[in-house]
Amino acid sequence: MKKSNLPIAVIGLGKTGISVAKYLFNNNINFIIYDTRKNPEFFIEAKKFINSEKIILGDISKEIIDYHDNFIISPGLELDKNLIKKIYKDKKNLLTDIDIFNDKKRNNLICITGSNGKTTVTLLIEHILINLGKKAKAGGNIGFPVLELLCKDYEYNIIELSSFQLEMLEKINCEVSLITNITPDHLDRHKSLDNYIKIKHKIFNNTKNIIINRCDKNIKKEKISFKYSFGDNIPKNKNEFGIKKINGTNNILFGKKKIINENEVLLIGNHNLVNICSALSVIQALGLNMDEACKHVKTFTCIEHRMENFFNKSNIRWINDSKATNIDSTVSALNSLDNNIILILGGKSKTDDYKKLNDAISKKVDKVILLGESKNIMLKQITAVNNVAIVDTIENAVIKAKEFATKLRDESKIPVNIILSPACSSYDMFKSYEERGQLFKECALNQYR
Ligand code: UMA
Ligand code: ADP
Repeated sequence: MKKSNLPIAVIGLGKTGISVAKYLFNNNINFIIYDTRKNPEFFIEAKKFINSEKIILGDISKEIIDYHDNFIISPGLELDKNLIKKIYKDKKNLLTDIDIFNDKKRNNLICITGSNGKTTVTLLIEHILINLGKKAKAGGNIGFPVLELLCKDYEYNIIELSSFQLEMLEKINCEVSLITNITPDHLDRHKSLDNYIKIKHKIFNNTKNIIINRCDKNIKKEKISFKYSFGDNIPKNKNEFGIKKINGTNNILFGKKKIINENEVLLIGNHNLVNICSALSVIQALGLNMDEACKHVKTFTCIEHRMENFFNKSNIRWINDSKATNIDSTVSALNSLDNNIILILGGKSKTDDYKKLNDAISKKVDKVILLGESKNIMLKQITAVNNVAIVDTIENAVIKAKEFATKLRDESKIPVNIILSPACSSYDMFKSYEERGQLFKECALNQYR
């Protein structure tokens, strides 16, 4: 942070903004909060410890630059490019909560990013470490801002970083870091896939032990000096984690050694075996006991809103995968289920190309139900099934899905999966993917009351 007598500008009053404000308040540092919204999420909370005249709401103008030397910006807010240019031109300091965290003294830091699987891998590492008897805590993009990790002296801090958080960051000093995978996401903000890939790779600047996904073509392996790798193929070297089919079932291997069979874990799908490989690479890089760690992998259950099988009745299985907010996550969800799928798709678009869904849909899906802002473009592009229904609400999607599923089950005499896996974000109709998933579950359960 730049030395200055001027108050710090905290831009954004969401989870990040309020955590920054609390941190500055607790350290007796003077600050002013800005938020473009009329009624930001934590307005009432913030007023408990700072005067309301220090919370400025509405458009953020270039004039504010003269009143501050340091600007701490929240990840979700895409600031006006002219404002950012002027901040740099005036040699002011633009930083994030992650920069403040990075400058503080703390124990082992493990950083995770990627297009899909970040939260699963982050929470799995936390689960393994806690069960190994370590004081470990996960934070960051999973919803627990990093500055709150500083409140306790954790032995291991595991942080999930989004591309929005990495965009502003120069480097982060950590013990271990990894990128789960890179497929197009958030290109509405990052503009090109190349730029998105570049932003994701920033996680490796200043890491002691880099772990890579050796099967991902978007990870720049040739340019990275890595210690361990993981992937969905058979390991060739002793520092590799991977997957091999033996007698008809998938197994996780570390080098040549078979360490876990797919039937021993509670997570569904091949993509989750790859997630386990990446979490175990971290355990190995930290020099911890692999046999013990494998035992704890087996007790890790699914996370809410991610392939969450929340209800089964009369051969109809309901799955909430509301966190599938891009095409690739929906494809991996479909690939991890048997045939006879009723798929609920749609929400706020982050792309205009949904044709990539057709391949997975044609193999597994019987009927598609579309909702949200993306429904019309999806209707044109999803050509793999004849039977597509359009609905306006989640409630109606659920009613339609049950109707389709009942008919399909009675005709086919085999179990049917109803899955909400939207391939889109939720902001067209909901506050968050959590709210969307929650409502989906309530509506589904109401069908049986
Ligand atoms: N906003 C305004 N004006 C402002 C400030 C924010 O309109 O002045 C809007 C943003 O455009 C956004 C919303 O308010 O739509 C929230 O933005 P924020 O930066 O205040 O968000 P926080 O509440 O601080 O939450 C952020 C992450 N959210 C985003 O990056 C959008 C949370 O990740 C994260 O858990 C939290 O910090 C703690 O680190 C959520 C997320 O959706 C889960 N992340 C995206 C993803 O996973 O794909 C990147
Ligand atoms: P993130 O935090 O990166 O959004 P999550 O662990 O929350 O990732 O999972 C989000 C969605 O992506 C889930 O719906 C899940 O089905 C899918 N997913 C999880 N891991 C992977 C992976 N390794 N590859 C592809 N899709 C995945």
